Amino acid sequence: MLSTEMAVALNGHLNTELYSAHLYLSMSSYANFLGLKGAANWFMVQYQEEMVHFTKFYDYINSQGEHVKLGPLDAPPSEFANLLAMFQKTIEHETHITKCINDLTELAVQQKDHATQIFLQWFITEQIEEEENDREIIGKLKLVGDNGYGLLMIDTELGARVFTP
Ligand code: OFO
Repeated sequence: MLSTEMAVALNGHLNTELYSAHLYLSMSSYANFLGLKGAANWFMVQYQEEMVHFTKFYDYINSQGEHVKLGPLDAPPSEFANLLAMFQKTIEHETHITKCINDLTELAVQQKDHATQIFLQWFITEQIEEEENDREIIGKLKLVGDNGYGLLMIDTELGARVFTP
């Protein structure tokens, strides 16, 4: 059973995961608009992953005898300067998510809520991977700069990403 404070915090984060999904769906569409089909695929897979994260919170809250409270979501940005700006926005957002997960974990520790601590472990590991992937892509994009051939190579690489639930 969750404390009221923990239930509110988990519900808040569930809504943040849904915002993440919308952010990457928006980026996928914009990448497609720019003609970057590979990047559009990468962000669509990211959207699908965020929906998995959202569903994990949804299932956990329900399994603890609580119910989900969906809130209003801000609209994500719908235009970006270029692909590098999209990935810079991505890592900035993921760094924020990592902090949110750390704060939730801290609360669970304070409350001696071991079940929630175990639930959050998966997300702690996931955030390491998310940030690492983003940093790698940003590094490559900075290397190629405005070189069209380099950008197409990276776009092809991003097109190979597959959703694995
Ligand atoms: Fe759900 O990890 Fe990204 O936001």
